[in-house]
Amino acid sequence: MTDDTMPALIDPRLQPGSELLSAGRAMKRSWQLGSCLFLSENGVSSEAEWKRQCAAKGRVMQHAHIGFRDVNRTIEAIRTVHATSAKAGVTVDRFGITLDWSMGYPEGMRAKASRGTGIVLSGPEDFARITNAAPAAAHFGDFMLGLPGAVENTRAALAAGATAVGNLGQYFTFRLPYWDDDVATTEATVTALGLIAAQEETILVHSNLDDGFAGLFVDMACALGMVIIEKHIIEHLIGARVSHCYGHHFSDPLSRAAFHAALVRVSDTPGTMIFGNTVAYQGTPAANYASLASYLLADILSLGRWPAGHAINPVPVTENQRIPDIDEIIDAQCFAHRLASHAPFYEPVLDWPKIEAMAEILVDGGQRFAASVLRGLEELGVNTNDCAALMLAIRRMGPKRMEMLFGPGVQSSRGRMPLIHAEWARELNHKAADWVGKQGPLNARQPPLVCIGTTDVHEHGKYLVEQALEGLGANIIDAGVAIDPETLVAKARDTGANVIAVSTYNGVALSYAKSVKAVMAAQGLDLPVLIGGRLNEIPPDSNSGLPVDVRSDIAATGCLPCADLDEMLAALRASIGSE
Ligand code: B12
Repeated sequence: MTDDTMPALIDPRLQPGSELLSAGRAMKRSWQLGSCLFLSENGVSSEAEWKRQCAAKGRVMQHAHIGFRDVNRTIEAIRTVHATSAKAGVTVDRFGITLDWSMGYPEGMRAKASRGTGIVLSGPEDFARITNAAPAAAHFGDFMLGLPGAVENTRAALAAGATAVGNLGQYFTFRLPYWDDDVATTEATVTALGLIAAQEETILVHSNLDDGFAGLFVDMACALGMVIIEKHIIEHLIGARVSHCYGHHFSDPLSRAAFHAALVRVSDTPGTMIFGNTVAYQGTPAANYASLASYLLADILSLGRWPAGHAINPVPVTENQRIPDIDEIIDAQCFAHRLASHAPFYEPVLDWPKIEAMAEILVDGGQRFAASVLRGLEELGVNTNDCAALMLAIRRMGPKRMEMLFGPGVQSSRGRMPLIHAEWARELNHKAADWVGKQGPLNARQPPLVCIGTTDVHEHGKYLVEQALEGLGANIIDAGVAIDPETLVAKARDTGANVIAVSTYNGVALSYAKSVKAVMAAQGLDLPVLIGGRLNEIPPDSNSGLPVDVRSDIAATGCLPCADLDEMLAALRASIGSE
């Protein structure tokens, strides 16, 4: 296997996994699972125990996500959602909290880090305020494990009584601005996992597959293979339990149910939740209710047939417009509860053998993928029995290369044929092809050379724009995902690009646009900068803590904000002088 562009998969600076795990285990002397309202009022030792009890009774559990930035507002939201839903006969079993990405840094660096749209907790006391807001399980999923601040965050969450801590998926994909020390990230994550594994009670290591490589593989069988690989790392090598979550990118009920059926065949650890199919939310709240019903029905029916401990996640229908408010969260919970009472009547209507046949392909392909990844990495000299070395090698290899080298599909001149094409890729391919088909020729003196990158982990906007630009005849320079403005501008300069394109979703659109302009000015570079995605940001003096639209401010910097591909084409034509 020779590949000149392959990054170094082995790093001599990385401490052995066994030492990192021992260091984590030793922390147990000072950091043990604390109590909280959920554990004490329900008389359980962990959420895993609660999940097993509910699954045995056939009750569909419910997850609510709270996206506010302010701690007091978050606590108030948890209390109100829990109590108001209970009055309506609806049990909200768990609450997910969206930590801010600045929480991913080691504690000492957080105050100076740039902020996103999430919540900042300042220590175990703040975590305990969340876990004691209501007798429901607190789910600290994002920006905990998998980032350099993993140890501090995990200790605080455990002390506050949290028994589901994530997000392993993020370890493989997320990059914090100006942080490139993946060795330190791996060491922090493995140490935190050692502390988790040492607890007497079951602490679920949550992994949102869509946040990790599984959201980027073009073959769904590889996504299932990632479950098997993560189980090998967390359960076999580390001795903790990994709890999988999926769903953002699964819109088609058949593949959604089949993935669930496949998942239960390769894992008996209770899942955290089935995530809402948020990519389907593209319209008004009324239209989004149809998407909510569509994915929840598939989830409720799948959980009825294969009760795997996941909660369902009814995402409020305003989610694609802004961070949902309390009433909207309650409405979604009540909607889901009512749907759960209708769902069993659809059971006989479903074509279960078809679902099981797809699950069979996923399991078979996933097992082959996992086995070839482990075998292939070993052949490349990676010690696959060392959890830290294995994790770092996978992270560095990245999803595209991993799928190309080890995917179970047949190799062709255009890459590997997926066994089951991931929906996000299929949909975006069609969208781009449709759009390109309706455009006239670019008529530029020479094809533009566009250097494109993203500010954060969201890369589907970039994928779509790349396909559309290529369809128009443009050439693409891929500057990468979650890159700093300096890296993007340097790449554009070094490759002689004549357009820069930025895809951004994390609520940093204006600051990023300003930084790109400042770096370009410092280097005497003057290129058009197209910018699209979620063009919003929380103003520094905001008292609502909610992001606002910054399109006109972006335009004032001289960058070109684009709402969609049509606006992109207009901006491109204007800036490169085509008719
Ligand atoms: C899919 C998704 C994810 C996936 C991304 C998978 C991946 N690898 O790409 C995952 C699960 C990983 C994810 C993670 C997170 N997400 Co997210 N995610 C979404 C979601 C559902 C869809 C975004 C998307 O990919 N759309 C597909 C694209 C193709 O559609 P589009 O945006 O309409 O694209 C058009 C235009 O935007 C434009 N365009 C886009 N880019 C560009 C670039 C150029 C140059 C041009 C010209 C045009 C252009 O052209 C397209 C065609 O018209 C949105 C909600 C929603 N429904 O929009 C939230 C959303 C973007 N996510 C959000 C958040 C908060 C997060 C997290 C921080 C959550 C967390 N705490 O973990 C993390 C990010 C962590 C990080 N490090 O940054 C927020 C952003 C909040 C905000 N800014 O106000 C949103 C809006 C959800 C919400 N309402 O809270 N997410």
